[in-house]
Amino acid sequence: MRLAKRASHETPRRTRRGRRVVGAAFAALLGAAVLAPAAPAAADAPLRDHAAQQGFEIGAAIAPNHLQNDSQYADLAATEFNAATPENAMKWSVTEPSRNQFSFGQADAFMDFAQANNQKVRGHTLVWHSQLPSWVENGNFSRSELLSIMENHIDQVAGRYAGEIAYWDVANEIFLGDGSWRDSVFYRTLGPDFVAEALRMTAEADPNAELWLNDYSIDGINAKSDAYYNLIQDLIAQGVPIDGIGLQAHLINGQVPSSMQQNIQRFADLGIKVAITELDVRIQMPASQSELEQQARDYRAVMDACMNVNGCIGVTVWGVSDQYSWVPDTFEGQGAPLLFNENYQPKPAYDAVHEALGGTSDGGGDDGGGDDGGGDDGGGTSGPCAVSYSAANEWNTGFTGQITVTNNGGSALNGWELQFDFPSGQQLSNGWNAQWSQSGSTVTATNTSWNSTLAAGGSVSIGFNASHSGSNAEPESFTLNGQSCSVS
Ligand code: 9MR
Repeated sequence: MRLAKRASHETPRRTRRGRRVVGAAFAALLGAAVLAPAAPAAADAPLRDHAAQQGFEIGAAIAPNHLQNDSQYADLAATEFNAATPENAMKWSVTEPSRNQFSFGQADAFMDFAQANNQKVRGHTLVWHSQLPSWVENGNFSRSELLSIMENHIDQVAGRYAGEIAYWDVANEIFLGDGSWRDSVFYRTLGPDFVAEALRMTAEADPNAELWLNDYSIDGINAKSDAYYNLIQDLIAQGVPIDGIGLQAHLINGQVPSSMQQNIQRFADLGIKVAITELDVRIQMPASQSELEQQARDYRAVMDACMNVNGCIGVTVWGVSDQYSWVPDTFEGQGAPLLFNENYQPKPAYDAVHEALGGTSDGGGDDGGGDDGGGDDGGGTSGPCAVSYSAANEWNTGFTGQITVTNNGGSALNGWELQFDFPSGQQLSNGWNAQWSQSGSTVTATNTSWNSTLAAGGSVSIGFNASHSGSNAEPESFTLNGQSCSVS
């Protein structure tokens, strides 16, 4: 929803510079990428086909240098995704490294690829404290000078691709974790108004682009996402154009915030769009099979949280294959955060996304290392969890149940839910060490606030009292967070 547009502007906007459509040398590569068959064999059709059927966008951050050097990368980028974000190619340090000296080689290469492959483009990003050339970052500008620098930059970059970009991440990462404003040359010189100014300037430079804000650690409800919620309400009230909020979702394995869907919903309820813009789920290396399965559940949870809300338009993963990800360079010892492994094979996370989009998978998502078997257990247990169940203190019409749940996965669970069915009409009366409920024959035990973390390899003991009417058969199967557990 476009709420308002700047009616007029002090300086007339420069006419957009003409762009070549596709350069001859690059066309051959583009053709190869367009014509290549979908690489993964695990699924019935590429992600983008299923997404298109749902009117949903499944995107990837794309780097033009890899497109040129790595045909497997280019094939996957083309065949699997119907949306694309330039990972670095449109950032300030790349597009305007020196004042008023613009350089669009990488950005044009990215746009050519996206257009040749019919991908919706998210421009990333116009005003950001990071990847700023030092002439901006360390400049000592007056208010009017910095406004004109910003305006020129936005005019040149957003203006160049006007009509070709669906969404612009206009301002990126403007708040700190506690919801306060992040220090930057923009904030220091212009105060909080720099955001409204940037939104208005982008609306002027490309009236067709949607105008978005974007940040990390605002996936769930917290002080930082509250700050965005308040800011967006203020912008709307002031008639500043704002169309969407991007939740980056750079996640740690097993730690999808439980309030993600609720958070997405509250932004959608403001009348703006929401997207997951930079999804990746990092794992402590080497990644075990059970960690890759946890990662698949995390990807599925994020897909579901977005797809369950009307205003959530798409999910973009922050890279194509584990071969090239920012994660290992930034978080020592961590990696494997994406849908395809470093050999370009689909991982369990790929299958999870594919299924979330309505596709069927053969369960063949590779584990990425070929060393299944080594990871979890070895003692006759299998699967991500183990349960031991016993009925104690049985009397004519009642008993006490004791259950120990062990997390066999390779990473901690932050929040857990155990479910099982009573097979012979037993009825729960009360329980401890969990929040207990029963619906029909199905019993659910959810963590309490004080035992919500179940460490990798850790156990939790919970118990209940229940009634029965003569027969007290034991439950046959248990699930933990939707995954089947082995029973002892
Ligand atoms: O993935 C990008 C990496 O190649 C760059 O070196 C890095 C520089 O800051 O930016 C990475 O992308 C970031 C994105 O632009 C904004 N959100 C966080 C992303 C990961 O750092």
